[in-house]
Amino acid sequence: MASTPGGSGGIDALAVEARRFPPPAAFVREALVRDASLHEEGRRDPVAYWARHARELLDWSTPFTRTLEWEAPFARWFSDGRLNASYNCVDRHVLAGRGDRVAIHWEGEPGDVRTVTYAELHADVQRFANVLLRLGVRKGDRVNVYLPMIPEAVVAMLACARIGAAHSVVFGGFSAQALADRINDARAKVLVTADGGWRRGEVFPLKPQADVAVASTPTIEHVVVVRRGGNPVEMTPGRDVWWHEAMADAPAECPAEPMEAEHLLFLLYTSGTTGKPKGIMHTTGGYLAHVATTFRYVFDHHPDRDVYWCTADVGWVTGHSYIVYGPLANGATQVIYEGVPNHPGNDRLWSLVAKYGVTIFYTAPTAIRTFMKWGTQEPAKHDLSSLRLIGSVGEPINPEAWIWYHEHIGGGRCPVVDTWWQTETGGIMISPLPGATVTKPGSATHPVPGVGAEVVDESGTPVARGGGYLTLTTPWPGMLRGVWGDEQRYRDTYWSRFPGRYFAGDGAKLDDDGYLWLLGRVDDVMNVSGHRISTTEVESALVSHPAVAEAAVVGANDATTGQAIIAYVTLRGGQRVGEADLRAHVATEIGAIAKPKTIYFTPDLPKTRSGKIMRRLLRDVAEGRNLGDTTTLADASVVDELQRRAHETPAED
Ligand code: 7RM
Repeated sequence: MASTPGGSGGIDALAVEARRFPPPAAFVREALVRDASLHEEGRRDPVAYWARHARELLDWSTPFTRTLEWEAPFARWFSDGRLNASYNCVDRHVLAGRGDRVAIHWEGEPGDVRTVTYAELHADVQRFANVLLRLGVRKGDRVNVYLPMIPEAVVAMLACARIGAAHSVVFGGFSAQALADRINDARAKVLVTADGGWRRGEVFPLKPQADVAVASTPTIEHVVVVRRGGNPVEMTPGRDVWWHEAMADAPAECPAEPMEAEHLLFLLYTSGTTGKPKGIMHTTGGYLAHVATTFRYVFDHHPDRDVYWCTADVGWVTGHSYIVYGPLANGATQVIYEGVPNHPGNDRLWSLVAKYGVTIFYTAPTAIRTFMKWGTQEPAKHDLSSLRLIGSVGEPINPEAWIWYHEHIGGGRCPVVDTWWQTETGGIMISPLPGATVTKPGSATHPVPGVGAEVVDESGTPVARGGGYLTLTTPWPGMLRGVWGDEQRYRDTYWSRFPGRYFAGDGAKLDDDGYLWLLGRVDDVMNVSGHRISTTEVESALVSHPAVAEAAVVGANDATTGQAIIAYVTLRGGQRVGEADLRAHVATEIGAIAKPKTIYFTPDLPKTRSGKIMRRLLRDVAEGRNLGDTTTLADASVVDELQRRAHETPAED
């Protein structure tokens, strides 16, 4: 059902997905939200909806009377209220008598374990807040965090929040240069790091990287070092301190200082595809209200019975919002795992689900497609019957990956929540509510209550159905407050393309039932003979072939059609299929116009370190260009191999 090209210039909507999954009756019986009432409340008055949840789900030392001040594109939420994020995530649970509840079941990659209760978290956060104060950190300062996935990462972030210093977490897999750039942009005073962490059965060094970075960061006065890897490190006297020594000397009590709701909580840098990384700013009250509310409803969280596990790293926004602030504000018990999913075997995650009785599991499509590659025998080795809800975030989830996840991880009984959001949105924006929404595999369904989203065409006019550009129409509490030190970039990037609307940079389509389908970044949209075709739809058509685990599609310059579709395909373990068969399969699934001109088979695809496919690089490869910056790639050798193959002439049918 290809639509006609041209017109108002949206994005053609090609794929049709007929499968429907209503919330299972057993799930609905105990669900927090079972009907449309919450969505209706949000639609009636989004500002009042957020005010109610900010009051009910958070503790304020000074209650707010003003909910929203909106001078587009600048929002202030709850501005005359005061609260402390660390108090809301820790103290109040202890004060309510829940200090013995486990906050974190932590497991290191080698298999060592730590159980951290809310009372212990409370003690550690206070001590580390005192360490920071003693090192000269004050309200309004920035602290950089460069750690493996260990409980100290959570402690460090909450200790910053406690004293009003903004944290800036840099993913532990980033280079010394990337760390130095982010420290310098933020002008951070203190860096918190570790000797090293465990990954793929080995210790990866962090402190030596931090030393290289700090040699070019004049603002850093002290470096705090957690002992984790046991690898040798050099400590610079007067500058560097061991975490355990500083903690042993620190006073046990540090009261949480009330902050203005609009006080800066953290900076988080996004690399984007071009230009220098942007320091995305998030503030205290609105952000916390947004992540606490969405965590509760999207994951249908029941604090006394759920064991939650999000596999993200704290270095990404998913770790900030749905490992640290959302779950802890809700008093959740969660699993944190340090290492890779295939150590010592491809079933490590499933062994952890069974061991800790995980009930809610949240991961990324890239991980799900990797599990598909590894085969169904891996989850089948373990009892996954504790799971009752499974979620996805980070990229469009192809319908076939959704179905695989539903069946082989969710046992056919768990609702799947496909959650769309961004570093910039702070929290989940588009997602099913699992007890109320009929899901369709591959669709993130509808905006969550209190959020407004519309698909618009090139001219900014909302489309009732079909493809276009995803925009957000009303301010929301978790929205970014700006780009650190660059107000113009904030206006230009998000608010200039469609006046009065936040432009997310993603394509989306609305189907006949009003469901939203994310189509990938608009920079990746292909133009083939005047048809605007989304990479996501062609990739999903490829992945719907039983032999295919993963696919990346790009448009490469073509003398005849403007752009030609080039596909890179990874097969499931033990499977084979020919190029001609796959092209025919795409034609049957979504139409002849979307048939790839060329298909390359590859064991891996180039991805960012957070698992998103880097189509820009594949376009460079397909068009024979020299590759630009590959430093944000998870594994740069993948593109070398693809480049080598691009010079061989592929078979065409
Ligand atoms: C949370 C996160 C944001 C970009 C976003 C999209 C893509 C994320 C989904 C998705 C389709 C989803 N933050 N994205 N979730 N696309 N369906 N459920 O990933 O800042 O790192 O990335 O990720 O393109 O704009 S992020």
